[in-house]
Amino acid sequence: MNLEAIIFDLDGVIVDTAIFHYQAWKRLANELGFDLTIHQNEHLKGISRFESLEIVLEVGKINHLTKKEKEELATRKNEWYSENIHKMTPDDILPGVKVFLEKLKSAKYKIAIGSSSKNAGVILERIGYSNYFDAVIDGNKISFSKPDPEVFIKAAKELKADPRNCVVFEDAAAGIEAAHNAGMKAIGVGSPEVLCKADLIVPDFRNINISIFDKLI
Ligand code: B16
Ligand code: MG
Repeated sequence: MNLEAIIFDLDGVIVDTAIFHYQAWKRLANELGFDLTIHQNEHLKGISRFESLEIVLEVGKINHLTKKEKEELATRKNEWYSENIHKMTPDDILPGVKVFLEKLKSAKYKIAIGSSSKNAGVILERIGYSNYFDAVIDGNKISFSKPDPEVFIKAAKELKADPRNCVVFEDAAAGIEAAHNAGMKAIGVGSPEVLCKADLIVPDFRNINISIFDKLI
């Protein structure tokens, strides 16, 4: 691999918005009369809002809602989630991320965001990264969410990079699969149990150097 570009998932990799998603889905589940565990929440990571809702409803064995009712629930969840992300500041960037991104930029690698979220623009603005990445592909620009490779293929295309020379950082099993489906290497950020299919796993971005990519070849 002749490394050209690095693509970062957003929720759970650059910032810890994964917890806000969980809190909002759990609140919705509780209002509907059931609970959503952390383990069940793992399946919601990296997939679209509507696909997530379908899984949540399945957990609660709720299967008689109309499309309109489902849309209302998804909107309600997003309003709670929005309240939290609008309070974010650059201090919410996860430890080690800023330094690592600066190292990549200094080494002239191209960097992109590849996220399933339709809220990615707001989050990037709140944390001061609106114009920082060479490309941002988010939930508004894709038709199929992870594990479909669309988001990463589009990011590589915008960066004018060969997918085989791209590395993805992901916190979700669906995202690792999406990177592999795109022909890219995937580094999991988080728990080895969830990310067992990743080419490499790191707990977070503290103490990470560019030399990490040597381990992928
Ligand atoms: P939204 P990522 C994903 O973002 C989240 O992991 C996933 O939990 C969420 O359902 C999805 O975005 C859609 O988010 O409701 O904001 O459009 O991890 O791909 O950056
Ligand atoms: Mg994520």
